[in-house]
Amino acid sequence: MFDLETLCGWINEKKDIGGIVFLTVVPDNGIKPIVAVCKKGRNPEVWKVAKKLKIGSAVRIDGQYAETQISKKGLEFIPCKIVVVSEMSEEKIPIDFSGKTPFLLDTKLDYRYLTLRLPRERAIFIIRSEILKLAREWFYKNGFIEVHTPKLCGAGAEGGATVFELNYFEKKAYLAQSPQLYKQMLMSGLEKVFEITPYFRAEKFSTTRHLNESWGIDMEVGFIDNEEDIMRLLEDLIVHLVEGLAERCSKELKILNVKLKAPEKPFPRIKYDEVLEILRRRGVEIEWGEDLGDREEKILGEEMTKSGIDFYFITKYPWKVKPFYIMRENYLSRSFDLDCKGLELASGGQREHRINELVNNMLEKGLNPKDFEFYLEAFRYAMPPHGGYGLGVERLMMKLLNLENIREAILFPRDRWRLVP
Ligand code: AMO
Repeated sequence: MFDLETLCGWINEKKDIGGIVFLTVVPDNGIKPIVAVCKKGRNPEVWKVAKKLKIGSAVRIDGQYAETQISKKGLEFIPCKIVVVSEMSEEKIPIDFSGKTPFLLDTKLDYRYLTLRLPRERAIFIIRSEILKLAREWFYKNGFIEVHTPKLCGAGAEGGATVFELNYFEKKAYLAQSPQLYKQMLMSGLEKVFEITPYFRAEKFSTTRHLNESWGIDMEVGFIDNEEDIMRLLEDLIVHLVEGLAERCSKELKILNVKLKAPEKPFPRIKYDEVLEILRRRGVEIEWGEDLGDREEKILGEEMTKSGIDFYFITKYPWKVKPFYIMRENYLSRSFDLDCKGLELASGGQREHRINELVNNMLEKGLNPKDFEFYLEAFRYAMPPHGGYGLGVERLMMKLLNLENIREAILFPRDRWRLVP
């Protein structure tokens, strides 16, 4: 007796050369194609089914892997039974399952479920799943607990103008722009928390690096000395993610033509003033106190790449460009951004935990402390010094996997023009 394997998947390619039909299937949740070799001489029943099969149909195949593997397309498989579980009924299929004909990004996003039948697209989402698994592992190993904060909020999350407003019975509500206020409030009761969460932002951008619904890996830690404590934790997580992916996702990375090498710790810390100096040397002047935009980030990224550095922190930002909750040090702030090859992946810092200072910060940013009473209340009961960060999942994937458009990193992107599928 010999053991039979059962594979489930869709027919991506079919080559009929008379007495032999070759079927290419990417089975289960894997990425390695198998080539089912259906020979008339060996099994006329299987051959007959294979001959009639339509590309795209869902099948269950029983059989065995061939003892000698010749095909370069995938693992050769000798079927003894093929069951058509669901037949492809559409005559016109919007994508080429062989992967030979490229498709537009819009086609990919409209038919995401179909493109997931292709190894390359599948690899991206297997890696996404592994990133979140690795992140959870890192947080648990380091004594964090996972929390979930509300996504329906009564106040515009960080006081910014980029929130989605909706009707909540007789009141207005807002979709959470980030877990910021809630993760900070938790610092009055817990020491280390993390959340993997969607962010909703009503920005009208139409760029390759913005989404209106994106996912963040957020954390907050109490009893810290300064923002350096947070940067150390973030760089440690990044190294863990890169090392973990290189180890666990080698097949997926190979398909995407990506070689990952863990960055060295500590990542360089570049002060905002130094960034202005680097920009000046490249002929770009920005006024002290202005935020760094896309162009500035890209130029800095190019300079860092020249020195062989992918990940770097930008520190000592002017307080003026940072939100009210960030701790102020005269005209500077205890904040940082983590950039990679010219793109901001995360931002964070030490927060203002002293209520009087916090209220002053709000007033200075033109916010009304009354709107944030529920948040300020948590600062009245011995709130410890604390800090944290928010790391963008899709942006991290863009940089790790060399994806040109952020929409490639999320299954069903939400942007200015896309609300379905
Ligand atoms: P920030 O607004 O910088 O900080 O967001 C944190 C990170 O989230 C990602 N991100 C986005 N990705 C895609 N599309 C968007 N529209 C988008 N907006 C943000 C970025 C960014 O670096 N509360 C703070 C974090 C903190 O201090 O803990 C915050 O939200 O990668």
